[in-house]
Formats: sequence, C-alpha cells, structure tokens
Amino acid sequence: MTTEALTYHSVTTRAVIIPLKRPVVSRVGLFKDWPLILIDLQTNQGIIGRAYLEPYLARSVRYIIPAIHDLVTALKDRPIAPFDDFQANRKAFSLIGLQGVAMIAISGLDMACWDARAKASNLPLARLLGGDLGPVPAYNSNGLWLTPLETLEEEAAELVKEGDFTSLKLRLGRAKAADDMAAVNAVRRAAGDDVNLMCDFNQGQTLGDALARCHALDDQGLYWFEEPIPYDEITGYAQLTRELATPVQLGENFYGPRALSEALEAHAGDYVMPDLMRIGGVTGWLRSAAIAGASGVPMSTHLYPEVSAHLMRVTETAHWLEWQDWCNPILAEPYTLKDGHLLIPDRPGNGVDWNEEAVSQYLMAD
Ligand code: SMN
Ligand code: MG
Repeated sequence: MTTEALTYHSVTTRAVIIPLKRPVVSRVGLFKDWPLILIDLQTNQGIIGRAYLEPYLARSVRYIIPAIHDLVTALKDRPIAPFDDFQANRKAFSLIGLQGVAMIAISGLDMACWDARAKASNLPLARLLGGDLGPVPAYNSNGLWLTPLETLEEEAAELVKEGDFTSLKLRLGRAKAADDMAAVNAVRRAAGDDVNLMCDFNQGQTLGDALARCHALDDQGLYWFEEPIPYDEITGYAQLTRELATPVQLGENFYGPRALSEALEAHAGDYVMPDLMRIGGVTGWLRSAAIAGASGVPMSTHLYPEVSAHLMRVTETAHWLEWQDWCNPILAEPYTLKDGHLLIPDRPGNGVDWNEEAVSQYLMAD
C-alpha cells in the first residue's frame, strides 16, 4: 500500500476503424465504419490508464493524436491529478481556443488519467468517485437511422431483443413530415405502444422547419426531441423548449461545463446529454453533473457507454444511458446488458481494456 502519487511517463495512441453492423445514416453524416483513438497512458509507477475517443471522422485522428501527445509531453513526471491537470491543459490550449480538437484531446487524456487513478486505488471508477456499482438504465441507440421506412419494423424488434430494452432511439428529420410519423408508427408496431422513443433530429432543421415538424409530432407521446436544430442556436432551443410539450434534449455538442451552464441559464432544453469527448472527460462530466443537479435538469449520456455508466452512478440527476455496442469488437471484456440496464463490471478502473488481436486487425492505415 502506497500513498505515492502516480506520475505521467508517456502516452501511446493507436487509431482503429471498425465496420458498423448498421451503418449510421443521419443528418450529421453517413458512416459505414467507426474510427477510434485508443489511448494508453503510461505512468512512472507501471500502471496504465486507458480510454478511447470516437472522433467520427477518420481523417481527424491526424490532428487529434498530436494534441494528446503535446499535453503528455508538457506533463511528463508531474503527478496525475485530473482536477489540476484539467485547468493546466485548458490553459495550455487557451490561445488556440477551448472547443473542438483542444477539448477533445483534453477529454481523452482525462478519461485515461481517471482510469489510472482508479486502478492505482484498486477500485472501479464509480467506487473511486464515492458511488457504487449497479445496473444503469439504458436505451438502445444501435439503429433506426434514416434508412428505408420498410426496414424499421424488423430492426426495432431486433433492437428490443438486444437487451430487453423498453426504450429506443429513433432518428428523425426525413424529407417529408409524414415519413417521420410513419417511422414512429413502424417502430411502435414492433416495439409496442409503451416503448420510450428518444427522437434525434441530429441538428438537421432550421428553426422554422423544426417548429413546424416538432409541433406536428408533439401529441405523439415521444420521449424527447433531440437536437432539432444546429447545436449552438441556443435562442432557438429556448423557443422550442418553451413551445413544445415534448421535452427538448441537447448537449452532445457542449464543449466543456461552461457551455452546459450557459445553455441551462438560457433554458435551452428540458434535458441534457453531454458527451465525454467534448464535455471534458470525467472531470468535465463531474463539474457538469453538479450544475445539472443544482438546476434539477435530468442528465443522460452520449456514446462512451462504459465510462459513462460509472459516472451515471454518481450523477444526481442521472437519466438515461445511451447504449451503443460499436466499440465492443476491440474491447477485451465488453459490458453486458440485463433487462434494459447496462451492468458495470466489478474490476478496477473504468472497465476499458483492449482485445489486442482485434486491435491489430482494425488498425487504421497511415
Ligand atoms: C449520433 C451518434 C453517433 C453518430 C451519429 C449520430 C447521435 C446520437 O447524435 O445521439 O446517438
Ligand atoms: Mg444525438
């Protein structure tokens, strides 16, 4: 047993690209494969902190990876103290701006640091943070893209079966409003009228279109309307939130806790769902959870189901975990599901470790 601080040694990063079973067809883009950056943070004490990033665009790994290496070079031999380092890293990047690549690099490194700290304490991350393990309510977000309407019914039935889910995400924003309605009906035929439908427009509409489309769907008992308009049109979000009975959800594009705080001050949504890659990793999440908690706003997760599950156990207004299995192929021990809940494994750290054979199979060409 030692109380010695962990210190930074170096970082290894690898880019992989994994084929998607159900390609992403959405208003933010079309993706057949899913790129990941795998981060292995080496400490001088021999413990390795791991995390991955999901940067959407394969070519972006070329500029995100050098930013991660720059941060670790500057921190070499310093104690790993994520709260201190979050400040130091933001300062390091403040002259190039704290959104986009800068915050993505900070976030990925932060997740790896917390993993190292949890491993050094021999605790699962949720326990290190003062919480406990337990099932986390999840919805299945693995499908129901803007694919042909006639495919949705069968796919919805499959998605329910993947984990006895009661809740599914459905992508909306088809060319015709009647087709969005038809998509809702198709999913309900397969999954039942009681299914919770989280409806994601992926920023694909103008405010005028969104007002018309969301009002037309407002009496359908949908669970939430997610990102009906571009993510930073906060005044438009406030109008939608005021006018609609269906709760408005946003936040996967918040860069850092301040963005969440400003959105809540502007009453831009009923619910928030930060993404660990943009909000500032575990540190950014914890700070955001305190703000959402004090405001009484339910907080859901976006991507990163493994680390997010730990965090939901210590989030005051924890709402829904977004389940996606897209990274399972390269994980040594993918998480399991039961009765629509994600189960957190009882092992030290954030639960993320690599299946090295699979990683070598999916390595991205330079
Ligand atoms: C999403 C996630 C990943 C790729 C495309 C779209 C979406 C979500 O916004 O919330 O799952
Ligand atoms: Mg979304």
